Amino acid sequence: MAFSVEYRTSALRLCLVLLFAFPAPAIITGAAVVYRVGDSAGWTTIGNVDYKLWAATKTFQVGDIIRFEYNPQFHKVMQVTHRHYRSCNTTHPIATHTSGNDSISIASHSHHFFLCGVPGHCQSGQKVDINVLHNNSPLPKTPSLAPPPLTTTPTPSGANHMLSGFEEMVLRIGLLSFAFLYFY
Ligand SMILES: [Cu+2]
Repeated sequence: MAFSVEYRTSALRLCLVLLFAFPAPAIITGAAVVYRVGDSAGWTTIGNVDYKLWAATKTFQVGDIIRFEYNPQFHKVMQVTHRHYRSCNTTHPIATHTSGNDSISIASHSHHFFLCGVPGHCQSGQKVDINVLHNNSPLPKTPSLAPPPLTTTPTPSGANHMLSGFEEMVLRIGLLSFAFLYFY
């Protein structure tokens, strides 16, 4: 019947629009998020950025990227132990980053402590504790609780991003199949 065919065609069209109109990160949980430390201020001693407050407004998850942006002439990034974080001890860093645009992937739960290795900067507050909780629910990133992350744009490199792309494809194929089964 003509009506039936027309109905099916428009229903299918609607499904296709719904599937491809929405950005993938909004519907896929577990996609890596990039957090710029200090937001627009970046990694600095200027303006007394409250990095503790900054971190408190985020819900970090394993696979997320922590990005430090700063002038490498004036700052650097050191990952340190909790003890050295508390005392601003820069003598035994776990890792040191000096590019001025350092993206660090969070590979595990628990705390990740970072401070600026330039003398005096940590003491004046340039330090941040990235706490990745064990009991993160899959959907903690509600817009009302936290400002949107700087970017969710995946880069070609990195297993997490490739996995997300694959998951996205699988999800879309699954939804498309469901739509077909439902309308036919
Ligand atoms: Cu500094």
